[in-house]
Amino acid sequence: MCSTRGEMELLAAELYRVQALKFGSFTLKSGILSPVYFDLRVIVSHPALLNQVADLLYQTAQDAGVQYNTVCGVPYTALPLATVICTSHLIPMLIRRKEAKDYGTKRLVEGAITPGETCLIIEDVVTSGSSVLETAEVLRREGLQVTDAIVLVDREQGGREKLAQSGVRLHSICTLSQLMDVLQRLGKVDAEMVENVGRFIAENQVTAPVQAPLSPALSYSARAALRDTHPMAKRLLLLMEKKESNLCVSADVTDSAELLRLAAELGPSICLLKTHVDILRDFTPDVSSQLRALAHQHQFLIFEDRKFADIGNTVKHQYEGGVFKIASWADVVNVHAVPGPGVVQGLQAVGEELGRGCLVIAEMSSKGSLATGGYTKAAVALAEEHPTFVFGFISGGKVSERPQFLHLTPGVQMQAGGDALGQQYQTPHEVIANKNSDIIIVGRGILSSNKRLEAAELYRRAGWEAYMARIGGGGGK
Ligand code: 5BU
Repeated sequence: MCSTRGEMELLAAELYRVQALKFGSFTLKSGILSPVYFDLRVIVSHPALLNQVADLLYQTAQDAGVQYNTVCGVPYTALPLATVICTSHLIPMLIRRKEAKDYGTKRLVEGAITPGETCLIIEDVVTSGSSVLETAEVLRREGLQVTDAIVLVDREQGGREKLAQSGVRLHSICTLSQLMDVLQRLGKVDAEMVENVGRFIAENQVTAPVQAPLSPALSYSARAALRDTHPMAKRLLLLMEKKESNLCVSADVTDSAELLRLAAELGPSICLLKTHVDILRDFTPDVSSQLRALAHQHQFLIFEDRKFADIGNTVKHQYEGGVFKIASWADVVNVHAVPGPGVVQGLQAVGEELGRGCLVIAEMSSKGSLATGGYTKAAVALAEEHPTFVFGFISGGKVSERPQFLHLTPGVQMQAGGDALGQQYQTPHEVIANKNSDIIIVGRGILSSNKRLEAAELYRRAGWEAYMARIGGGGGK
């Protein structure tokens, strides 16, 4: 908060002079029309004002008695503010990346992180609180505590309350109404404008949950076209769109001839064939060559559900060598997050140059699974840190808002329920339309039918219709 009236007037006058706040009719990020607009990016051109705002932010944290070890600005406008605070007061700073870079360390947060320490967030303007919350979530995933955020202007549209719900206290130098009062006193705005803004604040309170999907439901092909979509995800998304299929068949058979028959028969209906090659009693390298030929002929990808879970050096051998030589024929493999980054890096050392892709197991369909809560979050972070190899997740529904990532869900049957050994089933509609996953993985729902092709088509249509319902399109094929 500004400690004196004079300080507040000086700040308001300067913000007005450099056009960091403007009056008129502006469309905000949320789509609503606002009579006032803040553009704090301009303050980098006004170093005295930059210093003044940074100093006020620091003082606000001091006055509120906030305890913290590091400071992070919400990208990008608050970055110079955080920098000035940190250099002036010798506080270590952290920088949050908006996207993990695709070379070098691939970190989402730069700077020295000590899990358990508290990081203070700095922001220029808060409306709904969603930008602060996004940054808080990224920092929390790194093991940091986020308890407080300091902001120059609180637009008083409900952001403070939303942040409080997520455990972040918001402290502001000033509110929009305070700023309007001062500007009126200074003769910069008239009473009508003050009233207009007051009405706008009252009528535009944030009511939607902050964690509502950040992006509208994008189509598979739109996601394939995104700049950072992994080539394997691109291939899969495009052939899903082309074949109108988000069905992965889990070919859990023990006889190689039967596996090949299944691939030939169901190939046209599926986008992905999932194998457990170690359950085949008669595997030979010829089986994998024939499988690849069928994949090429019917345009599906092959996913070996190997669930690697050892140290990097061991999984490298398991992936590349042994009897199965998985890397030589499987487009996609999956990995448990439990060993930490080394397991992904070991696989990546083999798979990346072959153009393969990997899925991180963020959740499991089995009853009593331990892959929940903090574990799932850590699995998501692991994927985000390896975007040149990992292109998605095995999970019960969407676990990441990054549209470049694909979500594949096992444990799917037409009727919800389970088996005698802890498997739990959800329906295609639940998985794709309600939980926003992308691909249904179906094993016994199809394999136990004596008309497997008909059963597969039933699942293909159900999965596709659920996808259409999600993106707001028409019916299926
Ligand atoms: P089902 O017959 O549809 O229950 O087969 C499911 C398949 O998916 C089976 O091959 C499992 O090994 C695989 N699976 C799973 O069911 N749940 C999981 O969490 C993971 C894989 Br990971």
